[in-house]
Amino acid sequence: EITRRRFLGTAATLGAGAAATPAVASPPVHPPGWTGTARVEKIATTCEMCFWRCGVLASVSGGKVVRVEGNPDHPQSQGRLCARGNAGTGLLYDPDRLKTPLLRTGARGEGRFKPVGWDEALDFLAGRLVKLREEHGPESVAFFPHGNGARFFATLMRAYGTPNSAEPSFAQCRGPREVGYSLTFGQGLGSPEPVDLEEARLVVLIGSHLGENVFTSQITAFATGLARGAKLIAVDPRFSTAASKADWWLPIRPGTDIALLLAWMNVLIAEGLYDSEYIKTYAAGFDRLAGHVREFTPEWAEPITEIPAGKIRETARAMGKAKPAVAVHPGRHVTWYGDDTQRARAMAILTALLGSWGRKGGLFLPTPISRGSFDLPDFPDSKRGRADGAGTRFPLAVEELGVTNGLIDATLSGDPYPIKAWIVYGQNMLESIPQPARTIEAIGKLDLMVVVDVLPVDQIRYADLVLPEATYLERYDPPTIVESAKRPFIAVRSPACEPLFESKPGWWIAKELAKRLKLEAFFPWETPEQHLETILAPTGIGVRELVSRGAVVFPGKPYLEDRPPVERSFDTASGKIELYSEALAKIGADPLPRYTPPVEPPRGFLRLIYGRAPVHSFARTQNNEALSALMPENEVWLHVSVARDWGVTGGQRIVLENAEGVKSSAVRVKVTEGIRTDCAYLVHGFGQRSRALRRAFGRGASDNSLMSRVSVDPLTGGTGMRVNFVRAAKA
Ligand code: MGD
Ligand code: MGD
Repeated sequence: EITRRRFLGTAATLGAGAAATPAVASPPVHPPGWTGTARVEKIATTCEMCFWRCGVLASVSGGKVVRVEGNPDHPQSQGRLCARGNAGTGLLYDPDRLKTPLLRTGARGEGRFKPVGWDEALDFLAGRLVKLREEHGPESVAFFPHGNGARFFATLMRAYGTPNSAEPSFAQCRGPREVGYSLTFGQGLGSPEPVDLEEARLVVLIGSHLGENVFTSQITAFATGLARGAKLIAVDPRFSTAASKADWWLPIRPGTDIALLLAWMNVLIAEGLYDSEYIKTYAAGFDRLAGHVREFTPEWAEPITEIPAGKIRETARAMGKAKPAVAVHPGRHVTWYGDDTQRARAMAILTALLGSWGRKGGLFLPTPISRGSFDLPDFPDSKRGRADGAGTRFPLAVEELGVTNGLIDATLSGDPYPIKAWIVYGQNMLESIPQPARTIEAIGKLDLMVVVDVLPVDQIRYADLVLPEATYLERYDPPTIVESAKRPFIAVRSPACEPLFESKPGWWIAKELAKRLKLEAFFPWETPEQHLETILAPTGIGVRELVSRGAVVFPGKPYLEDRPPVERSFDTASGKIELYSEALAKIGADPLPRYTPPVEPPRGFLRLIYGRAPVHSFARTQNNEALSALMPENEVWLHVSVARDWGVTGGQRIVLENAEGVKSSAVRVKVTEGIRTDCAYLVHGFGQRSRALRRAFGRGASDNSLMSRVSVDPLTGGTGMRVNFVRAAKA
């Protein structure tokens, strides 16, 4: 059988051969699909080294994946992969991988297990789930998923009857942003966020450290925009990579961004620089906004933000001049200070004033793709509501992603009902949810803790049962359907090789459990190809076509002007962009954003801030051979004057201690002018505590371990994490 890719390869080879007679001896010509004497097949699939879902071609020879590279036919990554994507085989062949199901034999936390077969593991789990449902109700089981593969488990958990499911991508990441933009524009942003960086005349980054935060297509669009002459404003207390490319670096006092945003609005309105036509056509509440920001002048903001009023005015004018092609990046990890929904609202309102929503060079609009669905039995009604506080304690928390910390609170308190079991899939709870000591305390209350993972991360020490999933290169997952792209697309994840060891794909584990729980009717397909076929049905694209190409693209309507006037309304109560939010007023929250001062560091302490390094993802890649070679550990960034005061020098290892006395592992100091004097900076994901991760163990310091405090956003439950303070611990 010849796939389209191989056919094109053959045609190209034949064409090249016919066109030219080489003057020098040509290298040996291999038939397409062969390298030397080895037959190499290229399998198109989707990366999972982070959550951006780039297209991958995996070269497979003799059943082994010998290389991964970008799939040029993939609309998002267009043949490019970042360092992490290129290092995918390092995860597949990581000798420390989880290899068999494990049942705990020692005490929780000791990390002593016995390997068991899948039948024993799944019978054990199904038995416990049946018992929990009988004794405490299905809602006593909480699910903590993350990643594309989790969707089969999500179906299983809903079928089992629990409403309690929460991903860190909401309360530890982009939840407040989704809510802030939905309140304003009637829809959130989703992932990838639709920022038209390549067409922008001016890019505004509030945090959003693009360049260290690496999503391949986003970075490409950013670089393209800058190369085409876009100006850049980078607001960051640290001289980030983006700041180094910026026309204006505004080293803001941490936690004061809302003041800056209000002052920018003040200038845009006072000087008539906003897009008045756009606001008249599409927005409601302008007069109230104008009245609200009148007092928030740049001079008011200067002592708060420590940005000179002149710079605030100058940058506001630059925005006014470049509008509507101003890409105010909405941010992604936004759970900073607990006022994050209001900061997102302020960013959304600024975007509206510039007329940039739905406009070229601003934020573009998603285009829906139809997809097939399954004829499933009704999911059980969750009679006792959610335990994570969504909709009650946190009135604007969304149901689908849930509030991780809300479930941890409920596990500790038993309120509103007991949570007795956790099933953790693809989530690294001790590294991605602040206050890890509380998480461990909550685990202590459980009857059952199950972890489905690929690596022996620290949390497995606390598990009763560990299930080794096959990595993304060894399995099918539900297809990736991306509507928030200029040209929306569907992409496939299909296996490049057989699962190694005793690992199994998530779809298989979920389906086998469903059989044991008599929930098979929720999985009305035999193979993942059949599952894919149903989802693809309305698109007219066949499974074989998608599998051979990797991704299929559809036409998009990214800008308002591409749409007829009837399609230009907004899914808010008024049908308009809501500058003033009646929805917030109704629940007693500020209908217009207001600046609230952040908690200040105690004397002698610095604010702990954190971010990404281009070659690592979260806490999931530090054990990867190639990536660990590129960056084996993180460093703590200290300003030169702080280093002098603390009496430390660059390269020296120190232990950090937070205001509650929690200490980090030893971390090297980086002395730099590129950070404010009131902050210390760490790249997230290091300082891992699992000895079973032989490369990652003890390298650098964990930001999460130093997060003893959070400032919880009352609207969404998002955990503001930049409210922790550190100093050098005494030797
Ligand atoms: P931020 O928190 O906005 O995260 O990345 P972003 O969404 O960019 O940005 C961190 C920056 O905020 C740092 O430079 C820090 O100095 C600055 N900062 C700290 N405090 C303040 C403040 O008070 N105000 C302002 N204006 N700036 C401040 C996260 C994103 O990265 C996410 S959510 C994901 S899912 C991806 N993860 C990821 C990864 O793990 N690895 C790599 N290489 N890339 C990634 N990209 C994505
Ligand atoms: P990871 O560390 O990548 O982060 O939160 P997480 O998704 O929890 O953990 C992923 C886990 O899934 C790891 O244990 C990994 O081994 C496992 N895994 C990897 N691939 C697979 C797979 O194919 N199948 C299964 N079953 N498991 C797999 C990310 C979250 O963290 C996000 S999105 C953000 S933006 C926040 N960032 C952040 C931060 O910067 N600092 C701190 N302190 N906390 C943070 N929390 C948030």
